[in-house]
Amino acid sequence: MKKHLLYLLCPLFIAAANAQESADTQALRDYAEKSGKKIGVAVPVWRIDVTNDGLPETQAVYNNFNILVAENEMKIDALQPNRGQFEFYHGDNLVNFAERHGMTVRGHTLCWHKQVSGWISSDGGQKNDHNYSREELLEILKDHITTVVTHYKGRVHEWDVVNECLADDQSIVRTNPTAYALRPSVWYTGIGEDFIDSAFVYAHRADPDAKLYLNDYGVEMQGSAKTQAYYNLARRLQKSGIPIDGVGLQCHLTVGELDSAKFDNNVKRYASLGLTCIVTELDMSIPDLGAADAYEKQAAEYRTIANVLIKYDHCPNLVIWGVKDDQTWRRGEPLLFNAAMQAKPAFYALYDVYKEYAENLPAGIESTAADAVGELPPFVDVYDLMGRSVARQMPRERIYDLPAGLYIIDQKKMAITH
Ligand code: 9MR
Repeated sequence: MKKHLLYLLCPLFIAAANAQESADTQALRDYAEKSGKKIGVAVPVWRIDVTNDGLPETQAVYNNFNILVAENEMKIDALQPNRGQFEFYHGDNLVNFAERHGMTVRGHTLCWHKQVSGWISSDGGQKNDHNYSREELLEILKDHITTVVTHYKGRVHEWDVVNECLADDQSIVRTNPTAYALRPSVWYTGIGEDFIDSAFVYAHRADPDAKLYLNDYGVEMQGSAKTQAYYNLARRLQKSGIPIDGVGLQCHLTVGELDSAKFDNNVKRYASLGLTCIVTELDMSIPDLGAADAYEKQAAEYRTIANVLIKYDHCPNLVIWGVKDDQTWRRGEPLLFNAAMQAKPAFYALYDVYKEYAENLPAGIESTAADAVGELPPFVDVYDLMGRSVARQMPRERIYDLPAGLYIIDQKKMAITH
């Protein structure tokens, strides 16, 4: 506790807090690695220069974290501002930075209803107001995903393939407990529901080793309709043979909102689907910054989240959505470092969780970052568009090598294209 106060009160300790504690030479990422986990951060590359390893911000990033995410620079509008013109400069700088410092990279995001280039959708991704046909939009999606994932093959280790595709209103699950509703977007409106299936297949074909994720917000706590809808969608994709590896729970939370039992119950059940479940965008706003224990309460909720994830092999990653409190999309000082780059109690809460776990690993157990082991049946049925069976009992891994054309797979008869 004393060490925490020291870091908070004395700016001279900024550099030390960035890296590690003077009394303890292990950094946050060291303890995470020893625990078999990864701890990540999203970096706003337009504000933090990742070509400069000497900044307090970049030092804090590579000293403490072992996963890196571009907060904005790998979204469609950044990567393909004009049709066929790809801009990899900022994304490449971020990947180079990560490689210099032994970090893995999460790519965010290949398909979203926001930050979509104007040539695809004039309002940033919601309307199909250039009136593209289904085939044209599939071609645009395929070309974007294939080009980007191929460019970063072997260097970006996992992708948020489809981001925030669920509608906020999921009252449909009250009458149909296995249903889900999708939000309107250029992709959904123009292509149909199987834009999701196709996006995963395109990404998998471009880099079969990359881990592929759905990602969404408001899906963290068991009991909410949207949480159930997210599970339903993930289950449908997985059972349809779509190459999905896991789900991301964004966790944009406010202090007081977290229910540890509901969070735990929700996280836990993805294991039975053979999916990983990771936290992808954690930030924890403080509603009343004037309260005496504001930062301690915030720290307690960070701690709770880490304590849940650390228990489960199918929960390998925890990613924080930003580096410092004055460079975030949210109010309420939601991050681990303050504007002066001093580590906050929330930082030490995470530090303590990983340290304690790493130091108490059962003897003889080697820690490894976990990969989910899917319980998939080995064969699937394949149909053509007319519903005719074109292959009975095809090995599941061959689905993605099918010749160009439109196929329907599995009992659910969802389309995967091209
Ligand atoms: O943090 C991002 C912010 O800088 C952008 O202005 C914003 C634009 O939509 O996107 C923010 O990141 C979002 C992420 O990509 C998806 N989940 C919600 C995040 C916060 O809005």
